[in-house]
Parts: sequence; structure tokens; C-alpha cells
Amino acid sequence: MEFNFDGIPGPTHNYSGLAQGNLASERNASQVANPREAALQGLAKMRALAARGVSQAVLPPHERPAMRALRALGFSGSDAEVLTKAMRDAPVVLAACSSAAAMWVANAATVSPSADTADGRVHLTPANLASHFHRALEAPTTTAVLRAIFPDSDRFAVHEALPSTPQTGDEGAANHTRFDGGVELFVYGRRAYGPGPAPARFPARQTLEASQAVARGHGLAPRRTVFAQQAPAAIDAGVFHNDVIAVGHASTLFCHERAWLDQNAVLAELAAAVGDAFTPIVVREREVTLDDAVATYLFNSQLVTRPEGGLLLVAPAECRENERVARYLDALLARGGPIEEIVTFDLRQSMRNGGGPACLRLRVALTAHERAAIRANVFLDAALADALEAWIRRHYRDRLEPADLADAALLDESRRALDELTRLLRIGSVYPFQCNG
Ligand code: SUG
Repeated sequence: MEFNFDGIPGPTHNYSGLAQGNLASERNASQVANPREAALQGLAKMRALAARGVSQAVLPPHERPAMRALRALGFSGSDAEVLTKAMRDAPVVLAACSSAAAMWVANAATVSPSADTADGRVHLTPANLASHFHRALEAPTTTAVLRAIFPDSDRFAVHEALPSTPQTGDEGAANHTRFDGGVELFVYGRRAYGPGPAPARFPARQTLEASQAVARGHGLAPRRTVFAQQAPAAIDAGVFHNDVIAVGHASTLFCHERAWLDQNAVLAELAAAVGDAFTPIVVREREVTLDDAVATYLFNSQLVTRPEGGLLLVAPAECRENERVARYLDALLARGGPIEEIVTFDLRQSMRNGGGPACLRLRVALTAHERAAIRANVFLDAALADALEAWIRRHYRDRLEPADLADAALLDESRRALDELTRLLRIGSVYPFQCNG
């Protein structure tokens, strides 16, 4: 059974333009953010999908500002002094240490279900997110959180993140898709070693070597593992993760024709591995341009199986506002096929930083026994959803701009909120401030 773990946008959600090659993040730098609305928009999606029969769970935000990182970078004194000095001497470093980017849990880890792995355990490898300082900060807390939720080492293997280097850059499930039959597709942006195609303008965040290491660590069968390279031109057009250009679920793949190098060979390899049921829906440039796909995040949709059968496409509201993409979606439904319904969500707070519906969720397939082994209160039911909503309304500000990040009161508010949340979710102490700094 597939569980969608959604990240909760944290109390310091803001627009600091930190992500290179992520057009939305670059474009919206310095805008005023609304952290409360960000968290409520995410929760509304979770509630709606749970009501549609999706098994929904949550992952908590991280401690921000990351005081330990600021101190490691040479800022000293009381917490308030550290924040003041960082704002004065290196505001962009303070912004990086305050990013709420951990909300995009499609980048938290790569997950292989127990059916696919050599030792029959669920394997989770936290992503090192080595391409950006503000995201590389996430790995230790992600590891602690996953170990708190999946503690039973007979059933779950939560690995260490790969070494955090450019050669082993790993961005998690955003570059990984699991299909029926235990077929796992890993998409990378470049090879770390040797010559080969690479983007000219923007960074390729994931290396082949990293993808191979994750597949090796998870004990995946080589004949059911497919590696594909992103088209460098797609990265240069703003496709900084594969999930900006493709989404797959069960035996359906929904992607743009300009997603990968040697795309026909990749599709043939997937067809051979997944079998007769494999159904690729490849959108042509003349139907939706790459630029429209990036602007609307059409492919950052979720694909989920409806209890009544058929697939539901969970898309950003922007897809209905772009005439060409809206027309394509109408035609897709009219044509018939595995996608039988489309719903859209207003996730604008997250979208302005380049995070759509699929970025906000991490898929974890669990057997009934594995599900029963999880004691944390992370599975969303009406009671948890109500408690989270009240928690958000109690603790979150409705206005935040980069200049506010030095406010010591924001640090206190965030810590108070997170401390309460770890009790609500029953995950113990996972943040540095809960473990003596
Ligand atoms: O890594 N944005 C994130 C968005 C991640 C989206 N995730 C997936 N595609 N799965 C990123 O580029 C912007 C933060 C800022 O600018 O403050 C940011 O990190």
C-alpha cells in the first residue's frame, strides 16, 4: 500500500531566491511570504487526498534558523547575537540557514519498498542535497526523523546519506520512480566522472554515481533498475529535478518528450522491465511546450490510484490558468486512458519557491505489517488534521520577509512550535535544540 508522506512548510517559509536553476525561486526572491498560508495550503491538499482514499502521512519541518550551522560558520555569542551578526555580515547565509526547504520531502530520501530489495526490508536513503548549502543542511535532521518514524531495523533500513560532495550529489525521490513489478527508474543530471553531456547554464544536481550508489545500497535487482539521463536542455530550461518533467505511478508514466537523453531507448527499457501493462503518456512539444510545462508545473503533479479505479492526477492550480495546458488536460481526459480525473490545488506559497504537489510528498510503499510497526502519530486522520491546523494557527506568522529572519522572537516561536509538534507526532527529540544545541 502506498503512503504519501507530505512535508509541512515550516514557520520560517520565505522567499530568498536561493535555488539556482529553479526559475520560480529566482523570480520571487524578496517577496513577502505567508508561512501560515503555506502550511494551511499543504494541509488542505493532505485532507482532500485523504478524503479521496489516499493513505496520507506527515513529515515535520526542520529547526530554522539552523543555529548550529550559523555557529559552525563563525557566528558566536547568544542566539540573538548570532542572528544579529549574521544579518549584518552575511544576510544570504542567514537566509540559507533559515530556509524552510525541508517542506519539499520529495527531496528528503529515496525509498525502495521491501518487495524490491535483496534483504526484504524497506530501504530509505536520506538525500545529501549537496548542490545547495541551504538544502544540504537538511540531511542530519531528515535522518533523525526517518529513524524516529521507522525504528524497527528488522523491517526498515534507514541509511546514512551519501557523502555530501559534488560527485555524489543526491536529491532523493524527486529523481526516482517506482513502477509496478518492482521496477525502479533513477534519473540523473550528469556523470561525475568522465566526459559526457551536461547542462551549460544551470547545475545538474544529481549524478549517475549517486543514483548507482543508492540502488546498490538498497540491494535492487539490476534487471529491474533503469538509469536515465535528463536532457541537458531541459535542465537549462528550469527542470532542476526530474519530477518537474515526469511523474510515474503503478504502470503509467506521464512525461514530456524532451525529458531525457535517448528517450525512446529509455521508454523501451521501461516497457521491457514493467511488461505489457506499461502505459507511457508522452506529451509532445507541440501540445505543451517545455517552457509551459516548467511555468505551470504540469508534470509536478501526483498520480494516485482511486479506490473506484483509474488514476487521479493531482495538479497545481496554475495548470488550469494556462490556456494551452488547460486545453491539453481537457483533451487528455476526453481521449480516455489511465488518467480518469484531474483535481487542482492552490499551493501558491510553495509554488513561488518552485515546489508543486509532487515536491511536497514522499511516497513510501508499506505492507500491513510494516505499517503496523510504525508507532509514531504521523498517519493523517481527522483528529491529527484538526490538531495540525490548530497548531499552525497558534504558532505561524502570516507575513515574513527576509529582513525578519534576524528576529530572535522568530527563532523562539519556531522552536516552541516544533517542540510541541514532536510531542503531537510522538517522534521524540529530533532537533539540535532538543539535544543540547
Ligand atoms: O530545491 N526550492 C527547492 C524546491 C524543491 C522542489 N522539489 C522538487 N522538485 N521535488 C529547490 O530548488 C527555494 C528556497 C529559497 O529560495 O528560499 C528552494 O530551495
